[in-house]
Amino acid sequence: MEIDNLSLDELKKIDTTTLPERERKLLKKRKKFLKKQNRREEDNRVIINNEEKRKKKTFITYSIILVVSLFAGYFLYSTVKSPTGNVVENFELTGETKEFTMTARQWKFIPNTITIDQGDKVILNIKSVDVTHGFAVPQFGIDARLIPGKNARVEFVADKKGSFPFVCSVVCGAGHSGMRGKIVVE
Ligand SMILES: [Cu+2]
Repeated sequence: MEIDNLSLDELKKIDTTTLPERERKLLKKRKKFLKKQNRREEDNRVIINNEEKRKKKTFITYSIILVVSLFAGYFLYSTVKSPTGNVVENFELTGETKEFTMTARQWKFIPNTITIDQGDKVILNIKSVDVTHGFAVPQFGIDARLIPGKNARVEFVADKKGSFPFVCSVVCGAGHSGMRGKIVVE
């Protein structure tokens, strides 16, 4: 009997009781071999299946990352490049003008804190009572020279919120570097 051409199912149908001992052993061996082969094929199918699933997952992950990156990039781009090109922050004018009188002397500004609201128009009348000083607020692009006895008028719009330091910008003596204050925009 040619058992090598038979499938496992066909081999199982053979009545082994009538077979001689030698053929029965061969048949058993063949069945064992085929079972093993089937198991191996099954394992390979699972591996291939898992590999495909992994590839699919990777593809989806990369797609999501790409889409998110594009959105994030566009968002950043639109924030940086606002319509007019140089608007620092969105703000609305309050319609209020707040005016302050300030004195500069060695080595302080009085008052040394100015508190206003975002969107206010601000006017500072600053007068030095001794030597020449300066009044600089880098974050608002302000640098005024304070000539003794003369009123220096500084105007700006508080377009951004935060605490912005101001300093004396003219070397005025030993305590010059400590001559500072801040503008608080709420
Ligand atoms: Cu100074």
